[in-house]
Amino acid sequence: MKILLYNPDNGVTRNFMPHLWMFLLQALTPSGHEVLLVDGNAQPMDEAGIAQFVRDNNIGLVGIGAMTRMIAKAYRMADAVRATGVPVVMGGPHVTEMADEALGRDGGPRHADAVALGEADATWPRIVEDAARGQLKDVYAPVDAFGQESKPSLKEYPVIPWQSIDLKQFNLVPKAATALLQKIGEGWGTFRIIPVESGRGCPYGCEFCTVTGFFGDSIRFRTNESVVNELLSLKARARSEKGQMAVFFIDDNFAINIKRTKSLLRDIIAAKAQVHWVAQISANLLRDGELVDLIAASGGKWIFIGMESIDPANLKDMNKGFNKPGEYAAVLERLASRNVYAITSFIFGMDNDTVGVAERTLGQVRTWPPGLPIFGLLTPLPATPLYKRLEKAGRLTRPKHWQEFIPFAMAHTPLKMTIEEAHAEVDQGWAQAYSPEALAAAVDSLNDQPLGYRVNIFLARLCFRGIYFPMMGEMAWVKVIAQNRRTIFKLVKEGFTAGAWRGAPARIPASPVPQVEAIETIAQAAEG
Ligand code: B12
Ligand code: SF4
Repeated sequence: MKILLYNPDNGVTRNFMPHLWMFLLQALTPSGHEVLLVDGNAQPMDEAGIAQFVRDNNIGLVGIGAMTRMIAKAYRMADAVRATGVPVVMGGPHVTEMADEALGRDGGPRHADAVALGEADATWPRIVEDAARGQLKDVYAPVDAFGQESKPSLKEYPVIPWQSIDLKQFNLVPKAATALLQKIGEGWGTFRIIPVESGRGCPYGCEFCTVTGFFGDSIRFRTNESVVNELLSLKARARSEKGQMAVFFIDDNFAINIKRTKSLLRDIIAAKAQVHWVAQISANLLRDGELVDLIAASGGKWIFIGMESIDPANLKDMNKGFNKPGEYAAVLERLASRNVYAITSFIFGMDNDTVGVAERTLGQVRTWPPGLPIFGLLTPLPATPLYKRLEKAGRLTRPKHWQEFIPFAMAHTPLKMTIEEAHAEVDQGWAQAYSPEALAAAVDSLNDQPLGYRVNIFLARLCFRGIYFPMMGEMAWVKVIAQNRRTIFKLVKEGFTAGAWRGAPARIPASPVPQVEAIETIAQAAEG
């Protein structure tokens, strides 16, 4: 049987990275079946397009996964597939919480023939075999022989065959430039950001988050060996096609068990499996200087930090009191001193937010090392404690907001400002943080660093701008480039200066920064 795994786009922004679930389910598919992958972010498709694809490729089963904000599109695509007579199975966080909606048991139309609840590592092979026999069940739940919910331990993790997977659709280098760039130096003919997980689960239970409910509060880890081997295989793939590969460790909190994270990073260094990587780590765990040393030495470049708010009262309300705004600056300086920078994520529209929250937040951001601030609105996702609290208080203005996805629009009334004021705060956050002046200031703040760092922050800011400002078409890019011409001209001019690209010491030598060799010695000693 031929199977299509499809992930919809949200119609507004493009993900820079493919979704792990597709590669994982592909690797877990029983032999004898062929799996094709289409990520709507890389290969945009509409309803007619997917129906045509299914017919042209003689597909026998379609699997669709989606987050809440993509679910309306996912349902439309599922309807189009089912109209061709091919069954659809849906999975992922949204349908796990809203299975009745997907199956048409809540009075609405049916969109899926079957729903896979929760983590589908163990149920997927069963789903495929049932579909091949034409005996799909409505619901597949991950339970053990006693009917108890069971979660994969991750100790036996499937090998994802990165060497042979067709990754063409996920190349971030524009097609026109690929041939030329493949000839330059180490090669930039391809550049991909690949999702890798090293563990699942988070015990923190922040009020707005789906993760603790979905993956559970006990954390499960892959073995270091299995992660290291995956990195080595990705490196080999990049080398073989004269390209570049970076990894996004998608764990919700990559350093949730610091001892284990340090041991993994030491093993990565010892095996020379370093790649440039990004990971999500909460600020409280970045107090540990040795951890930050190992992050830098193992290839860590960007750390995503869910700061959420600079107001401790908001953080307490969200059950995220472990975030201490007073230490944000020190954490970011600690990272920057090793040339690691942060993606700092903020949520506006929390109960203690008032008009001016954007400017207050930006005021802090401007005093920190340059990074990538991002701004969103508090969103009640189904089944989260936040959703339940707001529903009980009668504060939901669009209780089924996902049925009509509107980007950056609130679905409930904040307490101390209006919905419109909250929207204006997010607009202001993005407009100020990504203005040509802010980009120039971020680049200038790294004037004591080699050119590569300044180019890096500039390109990253340009790309991150695309999360909020529509940057889908060529004209949008031309406009942005014109607005930032002074900074671009300055960087290009410097590029022609001898030595501009050469390395320099880390930015703020807050503590001695160990070299890779030194870390390797530590790792070997630890092994011994
Ligand atoms: C990486 C990631 C991203 C990436 C993009 C996704 C990508 N390319 O991988 C980035 C950083 C861009 C991102 C952005 C956002 N994300 Co995000 N993201 C994640 C994260 C951390 C990991 C996803 C992952 O790969 N997990 C590991 C895989 C193995 O798990 P999985 O995807 O759930 O798949 C398993 C099962 O669900 C199931 N399954 C999934 N799909 C399917 C399909 C079928 C057919 C079957 C049978 C089974 C199945 O099987 C898999 C194996 O068990 C998750 C949290 C998490 N731990 O999952 C949040 C998460 C998915 N994100 C979330 C959110 C809210 C967002 C944003 C809206 C944040 C924001 N405010 O801007 C944006 C939206 C992006 C967009 N496109 O519009 C929420 C979604 C909740 C929800 N109900 O929708 C999550 C759960 C985190 C949270 N805080 O609650 N995200
Ligand atoms: S720390 Fe992150 S993953 Fe864990 S519950 Fe809070 S927001 Fe969710």
